[in-house]
Amino acid sequence: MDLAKARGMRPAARTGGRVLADALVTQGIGHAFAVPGESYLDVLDGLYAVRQKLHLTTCRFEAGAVHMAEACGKLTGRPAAAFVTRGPGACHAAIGVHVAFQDSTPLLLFVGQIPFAETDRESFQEVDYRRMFQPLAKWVTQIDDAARIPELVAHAVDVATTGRPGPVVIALSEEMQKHSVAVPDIGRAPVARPYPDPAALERMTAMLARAHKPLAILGGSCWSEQARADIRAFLRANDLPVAVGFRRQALYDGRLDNFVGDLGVAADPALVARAREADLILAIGTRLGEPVSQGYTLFDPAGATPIVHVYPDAAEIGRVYRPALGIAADLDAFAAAAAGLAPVKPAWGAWTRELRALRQAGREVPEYEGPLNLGQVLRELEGLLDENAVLTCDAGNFSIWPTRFMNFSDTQRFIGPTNGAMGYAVPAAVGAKIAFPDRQVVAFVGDGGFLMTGQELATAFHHGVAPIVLVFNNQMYGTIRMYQERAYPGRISGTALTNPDFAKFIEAFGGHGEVVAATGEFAPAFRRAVQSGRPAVIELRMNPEQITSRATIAQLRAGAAAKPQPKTKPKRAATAKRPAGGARAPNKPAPKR
Ligand SMILES: Cc1ncc(C[n+]2csc(CCOP(=O)(O)OP(=O)(O)O)c2C)c(N)n1
Ligand SMILES: [Mg+2]
Repeated sequence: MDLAKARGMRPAARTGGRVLADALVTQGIGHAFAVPGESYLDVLDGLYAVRQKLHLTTCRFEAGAVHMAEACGKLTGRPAAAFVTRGPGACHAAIGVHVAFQDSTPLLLFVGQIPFAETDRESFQEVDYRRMFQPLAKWVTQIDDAARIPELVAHAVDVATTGRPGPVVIALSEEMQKHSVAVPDIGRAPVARPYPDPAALERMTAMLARAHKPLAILGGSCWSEQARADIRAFLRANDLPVAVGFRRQALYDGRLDNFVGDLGVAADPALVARAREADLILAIGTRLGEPVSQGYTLFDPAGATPIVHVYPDAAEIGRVYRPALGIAADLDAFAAAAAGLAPVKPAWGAWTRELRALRQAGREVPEYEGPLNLGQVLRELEGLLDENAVLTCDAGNFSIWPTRFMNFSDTQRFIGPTNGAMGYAVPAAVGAKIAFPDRQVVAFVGDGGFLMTGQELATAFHHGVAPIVLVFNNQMYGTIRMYQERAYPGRISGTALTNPDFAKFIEAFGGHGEVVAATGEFAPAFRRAVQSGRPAVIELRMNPEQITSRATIAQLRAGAAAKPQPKTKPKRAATAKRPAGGARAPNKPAPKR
């Protein structure tokens, strides 16, 4: 095409559907995940033409398709495409757009649209996607003119990947997909990365030099291998204690002696208590949002805790917490610059060791009632996983077990939805395995989340990939039961579940099923699942009474009985005074799980 242009020739005419498929290939998009619809037949035909360059995965549910694409984006830093049909397809897909938005993941969602000529008649399945997705996506557009496909797709990729990455939704008017146009493809623009201001780096170094109890918090998305290595070199050279944000495990090697745990929704209370004493927060790549700030209580909104906030989008810096120093910079560029700084002679070695000791103590496995000790199981799993395994995590209380007891290496990946979307882990595992067929992929999911999207294992069979799914079965929507027992002890309403036989479920697909009811059964079951080479489900039969790794239902009830109910009207979270004793603001549920 470029050659034709150089010679002053007109490019060959192509249908809109084909131009779109070629535009994705030109932008380096390697994977598309779809549930088909008659609204984008011409695009499906275009994808057929480029099938050697762009792998199309046929999914069973639009939410699954978007989660798969989102997981690819998380793991590669480049967007994958999801394709869904208008109206109902788009509605199913919305959850994945919200995941990508809150997780800052690059993603392209294409929606087949009704014929442009029928707009605003409320014709069959008609939806205005600009209005529908406006609060969920970074950008929403509609292509009505096939000649503009290359321009709009190129811009969509730029929007999805630059600054704070995020999802872009692109509706495709039906007629334009059939129109024949002679337009050139548009390649990727080489854009220099925004480098951190050297004066700001000097100030950061000076602030570090004055600190006694600094705490680094790593988070955010799209960390390249190089950036991980660079930031690790900087954090190691300065012996800084390193926490990770919610679901950002494996951004930092958990085995290193300056990793101190996560500041997610189920953070170790001992770490949270000590983090309140930090005299300098170095927040790198993470938003200072609700989970990491422990419900907007961890940092002083008036700025008493100096914060250095490094983030790829200046608009996010100071959004809730005014930093002492904000650095708007590309994370790769910041990490490279930070690795090149002369280390400050750390005066906080004892503080770092103390926080690390808390992490180690939190990982000690207690005795639990019943034959299955999940803490022990997950410590064993740590030793059984491949060095480059990808772990996907659903939403629910079960997720406390792996994040509390397992350390992940920085060659492994741990991904989960920070918006708490149940039904994420299985499709994310399928997507991860399709993008990286040679890597071991293991999903963590509760019995509730598994039956939301577990049927996407059919997609794994169809495309010949074999993830392993660990189903934490406590026969309930355990997280909600936990909140229920705290607020309305003993009044179980809407949270109990009746489950199928999960091993038989996967066997019906042709996969490998295991039931683990005792600690000693786990390791052999996991090895058999790996050896089977087939998609596998391992059901972990939990003691339902052990509602979290730290509390039983009886303990929650006893706590609820002892606790006076707050009578005051909640104050605005960000300006609420931190309650005495380091507790959360009164309008926030306690994070302790
Ligand atoms: C899509 C979606 N629906 C509902 C919720 C609310 N919710 C959060 S956790 C949870 C229960 C999860 O149950 P399960 O998957 O069995 O995990 P458990 O908490 O029992 O470990 C529910 C219903 C949610 N976060 N996402
Ligand atoms: Mg459950």
